[in-house]
Amino acid sequence: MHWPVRLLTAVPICDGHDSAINTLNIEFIRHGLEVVYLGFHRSASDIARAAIQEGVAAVGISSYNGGHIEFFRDVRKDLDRRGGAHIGLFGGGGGTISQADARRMRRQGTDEIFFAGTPLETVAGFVTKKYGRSRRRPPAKPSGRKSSAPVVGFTGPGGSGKTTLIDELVLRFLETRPRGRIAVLSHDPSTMGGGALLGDRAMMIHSQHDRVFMRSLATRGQAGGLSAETEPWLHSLRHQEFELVLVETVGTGQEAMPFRDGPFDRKILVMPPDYGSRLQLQKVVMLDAADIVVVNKSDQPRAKAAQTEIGQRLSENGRGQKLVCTEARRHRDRGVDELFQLLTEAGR
Ligand code: B12
Repeated sequence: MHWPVRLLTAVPICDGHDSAINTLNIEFIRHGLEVVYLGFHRSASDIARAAIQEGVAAVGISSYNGGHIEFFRDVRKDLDRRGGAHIGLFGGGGGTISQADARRMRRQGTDEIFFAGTPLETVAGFVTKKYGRSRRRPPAKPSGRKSSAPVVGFTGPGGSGKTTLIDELVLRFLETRPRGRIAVLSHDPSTMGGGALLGDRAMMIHSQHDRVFMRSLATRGQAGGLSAETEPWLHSLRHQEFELVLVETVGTGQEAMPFRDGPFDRKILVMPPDYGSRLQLQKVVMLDAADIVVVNKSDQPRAKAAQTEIGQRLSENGRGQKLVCTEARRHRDRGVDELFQLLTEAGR
């Protein structure tokens, strides 16, 4: 099996200049790299924690708003402190990082800084050469006592809001369980060249927390919404002390049944209200297989009709499947509270 080089990229705290890193991410993917993108306005500890959890070879930071000498130093220190001394660190920031700054940053443990005018090809070439050898494999299968953590699978079309919904569920977990740990396995598609943009972390605010373990997996050519690495990861997570494991598939189509195999205790289909006509619902296979169907974005005009139509479809199944309406992007949404309750009841 081919193991692509994995990188983590981010923009520092109090910095919203994400245009350069978005361009670089695309260039890295074009070169067959898997890029976990953490987003902008991220703290040094969020970056180091994510890099360790994701098993990346290096961290790339794009910094424009100043404070780069301290920020890169803090990321390096936090990586070392968390057991990531082997993880490389590099970055850039146009004209805001001077040559003198860059020399100081190298002395403090940054491998390389790229300046304005550097061809993208040069940056991608450096990364492939410098970090190409440190490819990491999936977890060894641990033996020992299996935890009883319920595994909940989330699937649904791209854009239905699965990632935001999961992040909100994580927030509720953190608020109601003062010590427990939760795990999230997130999937994104690989491109034909083998690269992948693993971008779910950029949408997840609450999940960047020491009590949350998150791993982003690329499908690496496997159809159906999951990855060949999903099963070993689930096995490994079930032998660790987690209270809940949430799995998000890639955006799926009508025929997808991603949770047929594997230890899924609950299967959730997340639908947007704008799926088209009622007829379309007859074709969505997961409407038969799901334990809970969530109509997210329930503030949209078609949400009421969607709730009625999907409700009828589920009652025809006669399996007691639950229907929950959510607006995950809204703070303290009642529907998300209801879903969280259903999921945590299931684990008891
Ligand atoms: C575009 C831009 C914006 C856009 C940002 C859009 C976005 N979503 O990114 C907008 C208009 C929103 C904006 C806003 C602001 N901006 Co502005 N912005 C710029 C500008 C013009 C270009 C930056 C850019 O994207 N360049 C394109 C990239 C691809 O080119 P590059 O920088 O040369 O990058 C190369 C290398 O540096 C390297 N590289 C860069 N990053 C990385 C990362 C990695 C991992 C690697 C390997 C390499 C690498 O590779 C690239 C390839 O050649 C710069 C000025 C400048 N010319 O740099 C100011 C600039 C960065 N902004 C500045 C400021 C002050 C602001 C504001 C605070 C303005 C205000 N008062 O509101 C806000 C802050 C916004 C925020 N929330 O942080 C200042 C920062 C000053 C400082 N640090 O001392 C600058 C320098 C302008 C100036 N001269 O004053 N800005």
